Amino acid sequence: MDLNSYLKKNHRLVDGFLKSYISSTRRNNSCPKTLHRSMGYSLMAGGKRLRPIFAIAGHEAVGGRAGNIIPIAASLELIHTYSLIHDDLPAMDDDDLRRNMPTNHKVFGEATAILAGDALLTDAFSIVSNANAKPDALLNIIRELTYACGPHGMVGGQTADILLEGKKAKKSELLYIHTHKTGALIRASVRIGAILGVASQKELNALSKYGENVGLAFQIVDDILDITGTDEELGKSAGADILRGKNTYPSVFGMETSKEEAKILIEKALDAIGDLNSKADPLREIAKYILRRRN
Ligand code: GRG
Repeated sequence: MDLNSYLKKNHRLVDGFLKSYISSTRRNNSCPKTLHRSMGYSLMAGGKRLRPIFAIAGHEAVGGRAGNIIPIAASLELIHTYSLIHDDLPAMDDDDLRRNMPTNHKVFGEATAILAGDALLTDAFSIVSNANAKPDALLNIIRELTYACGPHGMVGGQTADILLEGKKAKKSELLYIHTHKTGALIRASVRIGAILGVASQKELNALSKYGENVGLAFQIVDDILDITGTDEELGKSAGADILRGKNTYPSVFGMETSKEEAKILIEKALDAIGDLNSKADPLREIAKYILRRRN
């Protein structure tokens, strides 16, 4: 299969939904103009749309059709964008550049940036609750999302990351940070696709394992790219992790071990979905792409 055209096609489908979502938030004038602009600024600033694409690919792997999951897949991008806006704030990573553009708070100020993040997170759940699917499936998807984003997932991971800044994390602490800050939402994205596609328990278990391994590999590669990438490739300031005294895979395990570990995790992800048929090929190709990505 041609991964590039697969990514492009689904990126376009997700962006189509996101554009109409952003214009709809101003339709009845109930959302303040500045908030609307701030939300749209970060949501439409580019980005690979990988979490929505994981959900689409997870859905297709169990026989679903991309067209049926677009709103739910796009809601993952609202959540991801919220996390990036908040992650860039002075109280968190204090970054000036994201997706090759000034960060949200640099353009709109801290208060609006915080509120834009809050608004995107909240609206993600509104989109899911209005999606055209069986109530049971929607409830399970909302449960997945809340678990992955909250204190037991992304926010928990981010908290540990911040608290350990400037201190040397133990290997187990670094693993907690990475699997929660980044891995949880990626795992949930794949699972949500599978849940909407009414996956069997065996399929769901396989896809969860895939998501777990790919999610951790994704953050390890992110850590590596922070050292080996340029500002332009990354769309943000390269080397920022080291400057902030962040715990990263290369800083705790060394560069070579980190590269090796990412490879092993991708092999494990591929093994996990070994029994799935060719409908899971996009997931296979995305897993391999994670190792060679430059941004
Ligand atoms: C609740 C106040 C408050 C803050 C929460 C949860 C959180 C802040 C931050 C999450 C940490 C985070 C941003 C993790 C993701 C790290 C990561 C690998 C981001 C980049 O993802 P890509 O490469 O980015 O998919 P694009 O730009 O392509 O979408």
